[in-house]
Amino acid sequence: EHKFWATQPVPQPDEGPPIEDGYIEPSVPQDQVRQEPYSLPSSFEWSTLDMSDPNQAKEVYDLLSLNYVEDDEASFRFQYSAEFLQWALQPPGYFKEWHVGVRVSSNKKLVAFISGVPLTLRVRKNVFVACEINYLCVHKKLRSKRLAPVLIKEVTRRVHLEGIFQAIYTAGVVIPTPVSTCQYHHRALNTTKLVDIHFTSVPRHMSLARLINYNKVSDKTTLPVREMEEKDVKQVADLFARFMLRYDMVPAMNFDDARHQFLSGSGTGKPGDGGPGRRERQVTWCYVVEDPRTHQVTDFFSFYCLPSTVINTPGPGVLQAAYLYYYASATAFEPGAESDGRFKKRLQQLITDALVIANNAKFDVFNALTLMDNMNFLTDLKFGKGDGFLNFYLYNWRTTPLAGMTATEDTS
Ligand code: YNC
Ligand code: MG
Repeated sequence: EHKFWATQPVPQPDEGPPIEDGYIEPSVPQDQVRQEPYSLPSSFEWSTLDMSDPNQAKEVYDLLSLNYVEDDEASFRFQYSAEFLQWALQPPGYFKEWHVGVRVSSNKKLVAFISGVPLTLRVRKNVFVACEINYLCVHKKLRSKRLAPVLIKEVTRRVHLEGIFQAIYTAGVVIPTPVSTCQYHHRALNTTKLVDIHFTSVPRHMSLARLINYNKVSDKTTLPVREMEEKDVKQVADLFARFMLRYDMVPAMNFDDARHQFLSGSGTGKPGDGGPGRRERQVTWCYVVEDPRTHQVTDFFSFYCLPSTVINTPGPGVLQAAYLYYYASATAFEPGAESDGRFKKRLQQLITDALVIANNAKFDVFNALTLMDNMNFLTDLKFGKGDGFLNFYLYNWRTTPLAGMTATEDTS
């Protein structure tokens, strides 16, 4: 029933859980990788996008803003900014050739796209270089013509040419075979707007006024948080690496990776770059807690800005959404902090402060998935379950299902 996915090195529906983690098909030397691009239907041509060129980044933005992922009711569509795409697609060591477009030969209009970026991944005990695939998009007028498999095969070929044979990707759709499935949760900030654009509805037993009051957040942070700066990168990278040992599938980041992920998307990188328009300009928002005595960074959290277009509802045309990204707390390393609730309490304080900052910056909603340690705060901090799910996939790597990317249960 999956004509394409049945041909790919991914775990197939009929097979049971693997006995051992490992690749599905072996890597091959560069000269055994197909050298010619896959053929496209006539009147289309391949085009590598240069994301450092604002005009080409804008072309990808234009394609995605009209044709990328929508919710099931087609009420909202992701609207990644051109700046976001430039940041996401140009991490340290990126390959320009992995930013693959399809154009109409006659007028050069961009009608399809797929991208990859390199990352170092740890899946349980194995650490390997892989490719993260994202932003697969085919113009609405060209759907269901089996163009997606051609895009996937072509990016795979280009990844193989760099000697990389594993990949990670996420999708709302279920295909062979998820390693983990997470659910979106939403914390309402601008309740009135969310009701107006039909993102939220007022529960039967409540008035709008009561719902607004229920969702109120303080305008002051509870912990001494400040924006991350250049001088924090080393400590944030170290804290992140140590904290992520809690989980079974994580990116490994060196200093440059951490700098890119947590600092480079923050516009000027200068703290206090506030004022109007900041939310529109800034891709990632990263905050640290520094111990005033030791000057150690003890905690950090980050979120990114990803608006959605409001489809078919008159009024404000854009939903301003913040998405929780990575966080870490040294509280997790203190003996007994898990069992006596200290870790949970600290995490709740950190995310409460993330909500305060996002609210002050005029985000409408704050989103998070059921991964990492998020189950420790989602309910208490008034996140509601969303309709959306996100499936995680590995290409050419077998492993037993992962527990929603949650902390591994200690069975010792
Ligand atoms: C999807 N999202 O099952 P079968 S997520 C993977 N991811 O194949 P056609 C998908 N495969 O079932 P359309 C997929 N969606 O027959 C569909 N498929 O085996 C499979 N939407 O192709 C599908 N972006 O061209 C089927 O379908 C085959 O015209 C059908 O195009 C699909 O970025 C799509 O949701 C998604 O733009 C492009 O619907 C189109 O419908 C669209 O006839 C809106 O395709 C935007 C959207 C997807 C976001 C994402 C991750 C993509 C991962 C791709 C897989 C990467 C594998 C690893 C490669 C590197 C390996 C190395 C080393
Ligand atoms: Mg198609």
